[in-house]
Amino acid sequence: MKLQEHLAGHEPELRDLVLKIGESGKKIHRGFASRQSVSNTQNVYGETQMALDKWADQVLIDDLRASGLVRHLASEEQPDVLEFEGAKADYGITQDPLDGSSLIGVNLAVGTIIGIFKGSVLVPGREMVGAMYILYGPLTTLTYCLRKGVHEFVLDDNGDYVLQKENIRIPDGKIFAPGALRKNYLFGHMKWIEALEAEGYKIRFSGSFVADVHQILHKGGVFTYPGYVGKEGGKLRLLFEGNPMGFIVEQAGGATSDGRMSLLDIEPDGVAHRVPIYVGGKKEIDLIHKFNSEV
Ligand code: AFP
Repeated sequence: MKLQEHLAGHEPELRDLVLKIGESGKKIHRGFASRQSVSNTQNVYGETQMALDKWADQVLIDDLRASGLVRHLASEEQPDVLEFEGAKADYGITQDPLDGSSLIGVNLAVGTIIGIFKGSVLVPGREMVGAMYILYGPLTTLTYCLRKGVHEFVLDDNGDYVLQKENIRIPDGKIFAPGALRKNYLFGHMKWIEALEAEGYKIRFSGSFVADVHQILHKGGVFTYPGYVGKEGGKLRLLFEGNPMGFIVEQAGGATSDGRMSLLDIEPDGVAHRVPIYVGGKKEIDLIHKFNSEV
């Protein structure tokens, strides 16, 4: 079944929005071979941007503006929320155009992460109407959730997204993807990591959040980029990384946390809001809450 058929039961504007983003994903997929150079400009977080980031960002901005479906757009690569005057619908989008972009040079999987809101994007993630990501790996896959299950499609040779897995549920698993340096772990987090290790959890951390969470969604376990000594507020972004991927994992039967509460209940203080991130199985998230409540 093709993506457009699968979306048939949804409100037409929402369906068109997902399809538009899927089309932008195809352009980005095709752009990798020709656009590998590195530029020396920095994004609003002071990180060096690759040309591909900026290009992918512009592809999405142009396509979403042209769609007439989006009024507010926040991008990881832009300092402010963009507003598109004259849009016929009122959707708000958050986008991380190429998460894991430092891995492009070594040909590892990277992805586009999208959050979909009705209206403002500066509200808790719980208010999202949907989220999706496109993963550019050996295959290009599109995973979407509009509050009716989590579904995965693969881009085929004809340029169609074809259903690969419907109603994905996160299984039990023993993988953990721990970001940050161990020497800087906070006390509760260290106890939690030691507990996972004692249970035989295996490390799988690639440096691409979207790829690492995708693996957890399929194999179980937990991803974390915690707060740590010197950066207690965490490194990853609530709007662009934590919320959309967290929404998908929660809808697939998993859980999210900043170490104490669901990511989806956090009130963002702006587009650049960073947060400690735990995303994965309920069991693992309950366990970090237990260790943190003892601190
Ligand atoms: P880039 O998009 O700049 O490559 O950052 C990727 C990321 O935000 C996230 O995808 C990774 O999990 C995390 O950073 C990796 O960070 P470290 O390099 O500190 O491990």
